[in-house]
Amino acid sequence: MSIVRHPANPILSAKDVPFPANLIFNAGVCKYQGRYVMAFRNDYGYGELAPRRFTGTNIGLAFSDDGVRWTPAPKPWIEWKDAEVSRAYDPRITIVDGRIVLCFAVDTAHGVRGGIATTEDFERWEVLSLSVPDNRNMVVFPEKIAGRYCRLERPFPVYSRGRDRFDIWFSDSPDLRYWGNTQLVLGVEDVPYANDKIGPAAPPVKTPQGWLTTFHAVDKDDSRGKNGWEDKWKKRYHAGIMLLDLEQPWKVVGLCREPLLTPETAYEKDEGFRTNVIFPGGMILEDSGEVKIYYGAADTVECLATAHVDDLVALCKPYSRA
Ligand code: BMA
Repeated sequence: MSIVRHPANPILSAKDVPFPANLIFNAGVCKYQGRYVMAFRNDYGYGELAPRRFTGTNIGLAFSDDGVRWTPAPKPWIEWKDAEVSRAYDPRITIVDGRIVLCFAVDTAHGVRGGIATTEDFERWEVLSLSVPDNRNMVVFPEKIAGRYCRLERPFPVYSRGRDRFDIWFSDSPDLRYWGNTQLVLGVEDVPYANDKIGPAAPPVKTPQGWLTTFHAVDKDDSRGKNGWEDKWKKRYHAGIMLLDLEQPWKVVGLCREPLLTPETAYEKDEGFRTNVIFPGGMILEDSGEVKIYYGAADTVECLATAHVDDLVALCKPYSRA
């Protein structure tokens, strides 16, 4: 396979973070003003006694000159907790026309909402929009297309589909606040190795052949049983990759029929809170053609894999939804 896990993996974990932390994972990454910036999820306060729970989740920041060695900021960045909201998590970052746009999932008393926020300095942040529940895994494209901001998202229609059968959707917006023109991009049934759900992963990167973008794809096997720290965990999260049309980005033009990454190392498959999880949230295309893909492993640590952009594009065989 043309993708390689970085020998320094995991590149960030709880032991590196100078504030209370148990699980450091599902990060968004961007290149901004000459350095790499990562916003990571931190679940902390894991209780010693049953019922063992985490007391909180926050989003922390880390900075890097090479995208491999990271220095976390001394304090958490975002911890959103009020009467309605219990937490914001799984951040993604896109630089759109020089502006920092952050997406995150927001757990509320009335469902999970997809949040879009902006910051000018990675300190103060302002929420621009919150979707209706249930929706998450939002990612914004790095440029406007036909004058409109674009996003991928993953609603989870539990009532109408009866169980996990969740798909990837597209919407656009004139201003990052009002979203519409919603269209189906890829159904879970389109991904041969998924039998449960799929969702957007890192923000897409532009190539001459199309928008290259990762997604996560889940297969469920009831025989999996005890796994990680939990009594039952039957799912396995793979990374997938596809190409979207440059002008009509709700159209899939290429799809890799096999996973890009499947849990296989100890830190993805055996160790951690939820074993068998690869959850990409960051993708950087370097001038050299190297692509850095950042992913949470086993809901416990943050990892990096690299590939050449031409190899990733070549994996995406011509595709159109029937
Ligand atoms: C999803 C999200 C992610 C998590 C994944 C695997 O539903 O909650 O945050 O990484 O499950 O546990």
